[in-house]
Amino acid sequence: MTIEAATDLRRWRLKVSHGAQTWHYLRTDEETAAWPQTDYDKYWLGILKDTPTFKAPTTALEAARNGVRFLSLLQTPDGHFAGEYGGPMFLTPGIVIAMYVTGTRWPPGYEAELVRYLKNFANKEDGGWGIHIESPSTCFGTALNYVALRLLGTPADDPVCVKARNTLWKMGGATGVPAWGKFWLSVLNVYDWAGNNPIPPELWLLPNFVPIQAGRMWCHTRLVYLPMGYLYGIRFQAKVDDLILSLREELYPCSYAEINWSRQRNNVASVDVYAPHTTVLDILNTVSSVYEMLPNGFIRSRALDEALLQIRMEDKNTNFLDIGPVNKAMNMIVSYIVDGPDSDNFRSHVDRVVDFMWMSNAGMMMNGTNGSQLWDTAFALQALVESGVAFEKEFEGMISRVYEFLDDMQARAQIRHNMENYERCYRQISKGAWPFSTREQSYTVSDCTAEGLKSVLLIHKTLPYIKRTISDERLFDAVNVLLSMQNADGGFASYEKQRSPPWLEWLNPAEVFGNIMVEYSYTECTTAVLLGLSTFRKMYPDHRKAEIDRTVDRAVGFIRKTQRPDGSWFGSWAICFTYAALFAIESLSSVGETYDNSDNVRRGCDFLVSKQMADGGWGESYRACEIAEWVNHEQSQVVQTSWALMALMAAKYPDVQVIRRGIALIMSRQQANGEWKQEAIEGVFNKNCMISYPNYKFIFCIWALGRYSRLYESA
Ligand code: LAN
Repeated sequence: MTIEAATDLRRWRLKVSHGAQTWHYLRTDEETAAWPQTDYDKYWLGILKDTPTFKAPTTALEAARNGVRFLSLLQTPDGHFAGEYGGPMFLTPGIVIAMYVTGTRWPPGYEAELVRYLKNFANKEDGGWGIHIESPSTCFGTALNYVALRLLGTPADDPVCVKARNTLWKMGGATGVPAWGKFWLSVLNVYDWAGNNPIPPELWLLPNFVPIQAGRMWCHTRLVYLPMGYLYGIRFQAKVDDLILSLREELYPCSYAEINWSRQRNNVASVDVYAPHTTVLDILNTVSSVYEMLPNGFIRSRALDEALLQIRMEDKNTNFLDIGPVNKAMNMIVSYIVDGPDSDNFRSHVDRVVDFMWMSNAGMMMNGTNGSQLWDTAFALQALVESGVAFEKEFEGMISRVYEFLDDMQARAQIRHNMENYERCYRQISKGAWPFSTREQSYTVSDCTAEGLKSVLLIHKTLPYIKRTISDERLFDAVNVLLSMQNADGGFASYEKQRSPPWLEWLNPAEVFGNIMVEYSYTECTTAVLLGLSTFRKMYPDHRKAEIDRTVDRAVGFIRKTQRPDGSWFGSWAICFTYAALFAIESLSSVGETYDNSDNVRRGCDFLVSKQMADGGWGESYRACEIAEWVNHEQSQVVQTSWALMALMAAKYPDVQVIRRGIALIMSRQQANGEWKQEAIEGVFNKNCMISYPNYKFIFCIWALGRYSRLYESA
């Protein structure tokens, strides 16, 4: 990274507690002496040196083992593998604005490192920012991150600001920022609410049979539009100060007073548009604008009451973490307004801001969730078991701690109860579920529950040294959650069953994201659930047998039916066709379909093999997620190579030479200490925004090497 650390990196510490991750900057030598820096602190800060090195591995198993040795340095005392979950460039500005308008101070060290991160990720050519770290500059990214830099104390004449402002002005200024940008700037009082399309909180009052009733939308979308609707409904604006007045001039190439705001509602810079408005949406917006001009006081005040009630339930049920970083920042502002700066509620909100903030080698950013704790840890465990290293004495301690963590995420970490009022706040059952991050965050996710279940079953079945603390009853609860989540098409969605028809996407108001309005069945989630249930069925053949059989059959049907004519499957949560191929082919292989006996598997493998690069690896660009067509990356990527290889091995692909070349590539990229270096970004959401899964390079390389060694190296 080009910008020098803004703080003394030797003073940063990551604290973990039941998965919660918070970074602390120690100010005195006494404090640093009392709390020594660990390897995982140093690794994530980019200052880890002097790790043990190993002699060059000659087998895949040795390479996998060295990988596990490196990974073990990153395990935190509570048993999980911590990590950054950055990538999106529209999250940090939201929390920076929330901190500013509520007059909340950042903990020591944070501001300087937030500035460093933003400066590091300004695009080299034009000084702007994109929607994610690898994206070309957009108005959304540039306007919001510019504002964030300024609110964090960077002067307007700082060269980074000057360059970014030029780019913003060339785009026409911040008037053309997409809807979520208009919202944030309006809250900050540097954009006029009249320049926003209406965000009616009345959606919460609609009867349930109306498809756009808020409770029927995808949970992330409804929970973002909830506080947005509230703040729009009361037209909240930050108190004007000198910085705000100055920003009003800096963000626009013309005078602020002269902007015709109502003309800006549908003005979105062309570089930003991913999901353009449909005519239906434009009509609905016009109708809503008329509604805004009517004397709607009575209904509005009922809608605001309902919105506030929902916000309070969300805050309470998630221990003020909220479902994600966007509604976290917004709910905090609502609490500031309604409860006041000295209230317990608002203080609780402030206390949990740090859970989202991650200190990386490039500075500090807001993570995409409060972490990916359960997800990474469950995958890591499965990689260790499949490679066989879990059976080696050396790793018993590491695995036992992972088991304790999985337990903690169900006894304490797997979610123990359904939420209070879960039906009133439109939530899925959660008793028996595992979350994506931590139990405290509390949201059921289909595939996280499945991966949690699969991991526990693997351990229970195979590792004699593990003392079982997770009862059958708790596993049955997890199965119950999974069985409750199948969609009509046989597939599984992310957090809930699909509740409204896909045509609701015509009303997607966000412009920069695709597929946000409702849940969809996903190849990845469907596979995870299918494998979770079939692993369970092997060990508990009599438990809810008929239901499990039927669910699994229908899930396999979904996988078959969603294969595209070219043999590929589309991936929604990581990049892209290689990721989905791994899941789809594992689904089919779990019911006995392989290259030799299944047309679907054969076509899936042929698709993958046709994309192998000259060096034996696979590399897919994030652009594939945007356009839903394969796009080669310039370089092969170890993560995608691992996914492709794991798929081919699951399929029993007959030409072992193809697999061997991929394995050789992964081994050639491994460092002497067992590590793999970070390559391109791995994950995605809503088609257009990428997100980092930095632990994937360890987990999936180890897993692919492990699978290879089990299949081809064991004598
Ligand atoms: C995630 C992260 C995890 C991901 C998987 C478990 C990998 C997936 O298989 C199911 C969906 C899920 C849970 C998921 C959904 C969308 C999230 C929460 C994210 C990609 C992390 C960030 C993103 C969230 C929506 C970001 C905020 C942006 C909005 C558009 C609200």
